[in-house]
Amino acid sequence: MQRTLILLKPDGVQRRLVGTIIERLERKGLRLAGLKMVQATPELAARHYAVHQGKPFYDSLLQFLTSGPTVAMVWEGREAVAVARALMGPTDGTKAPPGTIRGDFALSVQNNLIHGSDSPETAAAEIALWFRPDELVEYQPVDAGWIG
Ligand code: D4T
Repeated sequence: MQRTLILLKPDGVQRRLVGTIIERLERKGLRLAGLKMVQATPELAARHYAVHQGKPFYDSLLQFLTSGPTVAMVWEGREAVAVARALMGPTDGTKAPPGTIRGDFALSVQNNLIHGSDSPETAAAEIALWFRPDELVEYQPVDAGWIG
């Protein structure tokens, strides 16, 4: 079963969209395996966005991710990485289609509410960055046979 790291970034928390966004992931059939609220440190933010170091938006991005609490989650399911990214929509809220999370709730590129890992390999590294193994919970959802 594939796992992905999802972050509800500080704008999502401040705008009280946590429940709305979690509902969309749950409704799709993804299974929640871990969840916590984190005040990201500059070190954590820098490691999470290390791939963007040197880009013009890097400093602002780090400031944004450390500006308030983030809800960090691990979701599981068939093709969880691609499924979550499809639910999120493209990075720029103005280009994200209606029906996607960013399409329905974001106008900004930076303040785009949600992060989702972009590959299973990235997901493994990001989950290890944000969660200890004992913070993830294994269980059998009772509706697994219906959802697949
Ligand atoms: P994340 O990584 O947050 O899920 O976003 P995406 O996968 O959709 O987008 P990304 O990696 O290209 O960008 C990471 C993060 O940087 C912000 N950003 C991006 C920004 O502030 N200005 C920009 O020009 C770009 C390209 C938004 C998301």
